[in-house]
Formats: sequence, structure tokens, C-alpha cells
Amino acid sequence: MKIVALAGGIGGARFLRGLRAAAPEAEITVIGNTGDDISLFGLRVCPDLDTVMYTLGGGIDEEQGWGRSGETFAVKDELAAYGVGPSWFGLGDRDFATHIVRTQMLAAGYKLSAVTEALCARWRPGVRLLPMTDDQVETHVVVTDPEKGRRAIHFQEWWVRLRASVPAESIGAVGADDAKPAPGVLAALDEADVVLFPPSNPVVSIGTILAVPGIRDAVAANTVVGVSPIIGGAPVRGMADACLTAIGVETSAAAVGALYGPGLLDGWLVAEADADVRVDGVEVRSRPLLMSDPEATEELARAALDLALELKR
Ligand code: FO1
Repeated sequence: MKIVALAGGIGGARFLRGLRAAAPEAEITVIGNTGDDISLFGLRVCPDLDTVMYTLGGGIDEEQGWGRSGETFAVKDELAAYGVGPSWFGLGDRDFATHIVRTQMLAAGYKLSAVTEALCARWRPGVRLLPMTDDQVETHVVVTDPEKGRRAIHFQEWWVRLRASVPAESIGAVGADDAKPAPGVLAALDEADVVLFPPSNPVVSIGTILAVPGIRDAVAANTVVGVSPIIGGAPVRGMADACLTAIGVETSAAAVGALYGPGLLDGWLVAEADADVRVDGVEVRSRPLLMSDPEATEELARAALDLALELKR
């Protein structure tokens, strides 16, 4: 069985670990969000790709959900000692090695998809991890800064330095319009038996992947089941509410289900607290959504997969 999942960061990666356990014999292709990517200290950092790679490869800092386990920050401290910023993005010594290898390969002319394949040869995540595109796409946020006035900042600055505390007046995936799906992305979607949307951020993760021309239609041609990232009006983790507000969407399982809509979704898994949710043209089912431990995560992934196979007939 061929499964394709669109994944962002922490929630997506954890769901994929459960999916791999729920369908060990399936061929799973992950289309990873690259809108969070940022260049720092001359290095290309791909947070969502790395979170999937480390989480499925056994190298993730489980508590944080991002970055490497057993991390140290000597390089970060030395950079700060030189007064070289930014200091707000926590790059660890082990993590730096990933960005050095990636940047070296990109500089040698390898595309991001080839680089990601090379990095995954070490981590062996048990899925095929494809970036959504090999072209540069970065999510930027327009804010009105008290001192500096209205300006566009990188998503990571809004997310990490400001903790999304300043309202985002608009969020845009800069470069998405001119981006092409990475090699293998459209073929994977064409050959898929089912497509799953993990409980990733619907705006800056799933939404950004769908913004790459060609991907939305290729996804829509499949049987698609999504898992709500919102339970009872609040995001399970992260700050999806700040992102949804920025695009004028209510923070609810119903609103996110409608945001994806029947043009994309065939099925939508919501929490028991949202059992009354209805989305026109979409089969809504309620069940526990919290990925509180590996068993719960596996059961959730199994439920999403089973619903997709049920709706496919
Ligand atoms: N998130 C934070 O909240 N603080 C950090 O200092 C931070 C550093 C970081 C370094 C590498 C990396 O791959 C991810 C990192 N993240 C950090 C998480 C990152 O902002 C998010 O994972 C995504 O971009 C949103 O899903």
C-alpha cells in the first residue's frame, strides 16, 4: 500500500512515527514543508524536514520535539561571544553538522531533494522524505513592530523570537508561486492509495505545501483524510491559533475542516469534544486525538488510515 502524508513540524513528525508503526508494510512518502527554512550563519536550516528526519530516525530531542537529543551549545555560545547573531534561534552543536552538510551539498549544486535523501541515508527514517519543492520558498509574516513600524519578518523570527505575540497582519509563502514540486512529489501523489494530513499547522505547514503550484490538485485527486490540529477551540501544541487568526479563520476543528474543504478532504478526524462538528461534503468522525504516547499515536494513525481506506471504496 502506498501512503503519502503532508507534514510540517512536531505534530506531523509524531503522527508519522505512529503511521509507520500502524502500517509497517506500507510504502510511506512524506512531503515536507520547507517554508520554515531559514539561512543562518551562512547555513541553510530546514526545521520541518529535520524534525521529521530526526523524529523518525531516532535523533530527536523528544521533550522539545525539534533539534537533536543530547545536544550541546558550545558553537552557539562562541557565536554569541563574538556578538554574532541571531541568538534567539537555538542551533545546537550536533544540529550544526546537519546544516553544514546540507549547505556544502547545496553549494556543490545538489538540489534540496538530493541533499535530503543523502541526510536520510544516515538517519534511515523508514519513509521517503521529499521536500515540497527544490526551489526557495520562505514564509514571511507582516507585523507592526512597536519601534520599527510595519515590516515583514521571517516566520522563524515571529514564531521563535516573538513567540507569535505580535499579531501577524499577513502570512505569505514567498516564492511559492514560482516554485515547482520537487522530483518525485507529483508521481508519489499520482501513485498513492491514500493521502493523509497529520495534525500539522494548517496555515504555515500543510497550507504552504498546498501553495506549491500543482500539489493541491494532485492531492485532491486522491482519497484524503486529515486529523484536526485543533481540539475544543485550541491547538494541541504550537501556535496554530495565531496563524489561523492571521488568515481570518476561527480556531476550531470545524473551521479548519472547512478551510481544507470538500475539494481536498474526504474524511476529517476530530476530537470527542468536537463530535458535533459537521463539514459539508466531508465525512467527519470523532475519536481521541491526543498523541500522548506511542500506542495512542499508532491508534490515531491507524484510524486515519482506516477511514481513508473505507472512503476510498
Ligand atoms: N523552536 C523554538 O521555539 N525555539 C528555538 O530556539 C528553535 C530552534 C530550532 C532549531 C532547529 C530546528 O530545526 C528547529 C528549531 N525550532 C525552535 C523549532 C522551529 O521553529 C519549528 O520546528 C518549526 O519551524 C515550526 O514547526
